[in-house]
Amino acid sequence: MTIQEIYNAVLAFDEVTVTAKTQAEIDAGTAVDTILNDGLISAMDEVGEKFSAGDLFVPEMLMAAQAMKAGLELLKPLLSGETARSKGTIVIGTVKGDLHDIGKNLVAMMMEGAGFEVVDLGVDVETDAFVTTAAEKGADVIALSALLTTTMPAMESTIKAVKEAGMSTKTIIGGAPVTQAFADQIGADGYSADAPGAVEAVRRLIA
Ligand code: B1M
Repeated sequence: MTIQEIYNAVLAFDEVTVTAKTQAEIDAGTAVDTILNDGLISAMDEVGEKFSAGDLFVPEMLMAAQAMKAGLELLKPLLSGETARSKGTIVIGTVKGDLHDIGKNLVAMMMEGAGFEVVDLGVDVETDAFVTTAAEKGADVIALSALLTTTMPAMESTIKAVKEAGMSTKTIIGGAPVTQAFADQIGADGYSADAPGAVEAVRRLIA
C-alpha cells in the first residue's frame, strides 16, 4: 500500500510522508520506475486535472510539486548511480517564459545516470544562452523542455538559432504538450514523451 500512500501524500502536500514512504519503498526493493510512475508522477497528473477543474490553485500546485521533489531527491542517486566516463555533453533547460522544472530535472538526472555530462541551465532560459553554452561546451545535444503551450514557440526559435549559427549540435524536445508532430514541424532532431525515452533518443543521436 505504500505506493498509494506516496500518491496520497503528494495530493495532501505532505512532504514528510512522501519522504518517509518513498524511503520505505526503496528499502523494500521496489523498482524505482514503479515508485516514480505510480507514486509520484501519477499523483502530479491528478494535481494537474484538479487544477484544470478549478479544484486546486497555483499555491497548492506548488506545494504538491515540493512534496514530489522530496521523493525525487531520494530517487536521484538511484537514477544517476552509474559512474561512467562521459558519453557526450548535453545542454538542457526549460525554455523562455516557462518555470516548470520537475520533468526537466528528471530528464537531466536520467541522462547523468546514463553517463552523459549534463549542463543544466535551469528554467526560463533565453535562446542565446542555449546557443552560447552549447558552443562553449562543445555540446553534442541541446535538450529543451516546455510544459506550456504558450512556450512551445520558444523551442522553435531556439532550434532556428542553432541552425542559423551553423552548429552541428543536435536538438531534442519534450514536455507534456509537445508531440512528435510538433518536433517534426519545427525541425527538432529528436523527441520523447518521457525521461527514459529522452535518454534513448540522445543515445541514437550521438551514436
Ligand atoms: Co503549471 N501548468 N502552471 N505549475 N503545472 C501545467 C503544465 C498545466 C497542464 C496544468 C493544467 O492546467 N492542467 C497547465 C498548462 C496548460 C497548457 O499550457 N497546456 C499549467 C499552467 C496553466 C500553469 C500556470 C500558467 C498557472 C498560472 O499561473 N495561472 C503557471 C505558469 C508559470 C510559468 O511557467 N511561467 C504554472 C505554474 C506552476 C507551478 C510553478 C505552480 C508548478 C511548477 C513547479 C515546478 O516545476 N518547479 C506547476 C505544476 C507543478 C504543474 C503540473 C501540476 C505538474 C507538472 C509536473 O511537474 N509534472 C502540470 C499539470 C501536469 O502536467 N499534470 C501543470 C510531473 C513531471 C514529472 O512531468 O514535467 O510533464 P512533466 O515531465 C515529463 C514529460 O513531460 C517528459 O518527461 C517527464 C516524465 O518522464 N519531459 C521531457 C519533460 N521535459 C522533457 C524534455 C525532453 C523529453 C521529455 O527532452 C528534452
